[in-house]
Amino acid sequence: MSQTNDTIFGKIIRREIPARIVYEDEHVLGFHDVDPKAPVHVLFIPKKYIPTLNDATAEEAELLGRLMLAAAGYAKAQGFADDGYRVLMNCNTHGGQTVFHIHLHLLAGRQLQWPPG
Ligand code: DGP
Repeated sequence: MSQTNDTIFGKIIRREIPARIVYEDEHVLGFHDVDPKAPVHVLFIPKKYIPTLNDATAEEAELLGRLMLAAAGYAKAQGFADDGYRVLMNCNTHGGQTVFHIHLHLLAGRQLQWPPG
């Protein structure tokens, strides 16, 4: 993806708008969701612009794994990994995606319902 990332998350990556950042490395940024659906709701995003999971290629396989490992590492560091948590990624309309820069939701802090609806 070479086009400019004009999404709200692109602006967060570039520090054009504020976010409550909890994790950062060379490839990944983690920050609190502005509209939390659970006591813990953090989003992990790649710094590389990928609009939807449909746009990811094999070249990005490691990067996608990094999102998962960043979420698990955060859960362990925050002490709720043993109680448990959920990670999920929405894709396009039926998945409920509203921001078109892929993001892994990390939800925790209460018993989560399944199926999510
Ligand atoms: P999704 O529906 O999967 O595309 O999730 C997008 C999430 O992004 C949603 O839970 C709300 C969150 N969100 C939207 N705008 C902002 C923002 O400006 N800052 C932060 N921190 N989160 C945002």
